[in-house]
Amino acid sequence: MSTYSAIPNDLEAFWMPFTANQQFKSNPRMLVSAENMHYKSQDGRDILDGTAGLWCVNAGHKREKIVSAIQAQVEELDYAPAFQMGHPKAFTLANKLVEITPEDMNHVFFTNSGSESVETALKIAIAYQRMRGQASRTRLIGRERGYHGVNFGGISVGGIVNNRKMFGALLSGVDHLPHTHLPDLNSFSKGQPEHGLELANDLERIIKLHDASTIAAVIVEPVSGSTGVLIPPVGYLERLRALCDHYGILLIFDEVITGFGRLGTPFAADYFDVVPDIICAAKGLTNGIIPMGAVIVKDEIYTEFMTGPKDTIELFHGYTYSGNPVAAAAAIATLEVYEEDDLFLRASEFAAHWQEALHSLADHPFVIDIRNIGLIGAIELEPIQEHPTKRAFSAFLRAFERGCLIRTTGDIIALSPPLIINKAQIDELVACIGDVLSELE
Ligand code: PXG
Repeated sequence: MSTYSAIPNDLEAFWMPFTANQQFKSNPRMLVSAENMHYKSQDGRDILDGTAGLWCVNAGHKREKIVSAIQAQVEELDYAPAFQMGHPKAFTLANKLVEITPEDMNHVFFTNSGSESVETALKIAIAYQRMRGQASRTRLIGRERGYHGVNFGGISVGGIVNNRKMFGALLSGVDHLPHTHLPDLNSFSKGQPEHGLELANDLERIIKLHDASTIAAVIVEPVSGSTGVLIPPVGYLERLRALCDHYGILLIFDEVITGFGRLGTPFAADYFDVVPDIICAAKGLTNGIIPMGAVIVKDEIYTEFMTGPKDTIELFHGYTYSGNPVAAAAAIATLEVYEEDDLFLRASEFAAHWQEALHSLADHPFVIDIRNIGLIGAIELEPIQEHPTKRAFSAFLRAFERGCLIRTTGDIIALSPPLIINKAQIDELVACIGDVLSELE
């Protein structure tokens, strides 16, 4: 008797993440296969992927080269210990990755997720300050509405109340910048909003409160994704960089969603021409196929750790699966696909069409804002009084019925299709959303 069925008859055992389990299990939505721009639903329908899975399948689904690389790797070397031992693919991958990272960012620590990349980056930042004789610099500054994964460091620097309120006191010594969402001034902005640069100056207020000598790092998403696509105002990231430089504070960019071509450049650091000290990456690194994350650091950070005795472990940190061979093989093949198909250019080539298509929805019912950058878009809906999130969630369900996968967060529809999307598919996605919006109550 087969132990596998695509139609599980009991959905209770699996406690699903970030899901209304009871609601889902009373009306499940199952995806059973995928290829290129489409999923196949359990009832045999093609579903256009408007979200690249969860912001990760940048090269589209079931890419032959990546699938083969994984198959070949499991045949050759399935697992190798990650500590005090090496295997070639992890080194090959690190070398390949630093070819596309900003200049002077040539060292990579491997993790297994975005959340782990964030924890790793925060730990490296504090340890680095200590290594360079600044041991009092332990504070971490995040931002309201920031999402940095779900582990304790990440939710502490993050700024999402639902992700924080259930979990106790969190990390101490954390402060937050204000978020940059200014709907009264910036709604319906195309690309970077004009207003809000001055919000970066709040870092100076925070520095005055705590003193620079207590602050290790500032962490921000260059473009916030999961809290509904918050795009940095013109000049904002530059100002953060200047303040961090001035006060000896490390700047960490959480590029878990913006990395690997989402904005039409390898990283958002390239797009905005603002180079952080540390980049957190994950998702698109393996095209979402195998869990893997990476923390990329500036040369001076790595070098600071490499000055001690030669037989001493420099950083007491790492995971059983750091640089896992199968994940490394998947990531190498993924980077090759990005290169061969010029996928890092794709978002900039399509950005204008994407922008016009999205903003064509401006007059639809309940739309209170539309914003976009690269191949990211958001359509913000007016919430139903006393039932926030319901209207957008209803849009999500209706879109799925109509054959499109979209994401909603709060009352915001967030879009981030695979970078292989073509113009006709952009139009199809937007038409689907337009139809859904017209039906909403
Ligand atoms: N940082 C950022 C900026 C992220 O967007 C993480 C860290 C955590 O990554 P892991 O791999 O630990 O999940 C993320 C993840 C959504 C959505 O719908 C976004 C994420 C995850 C799930 C859903 O916007 N981002």
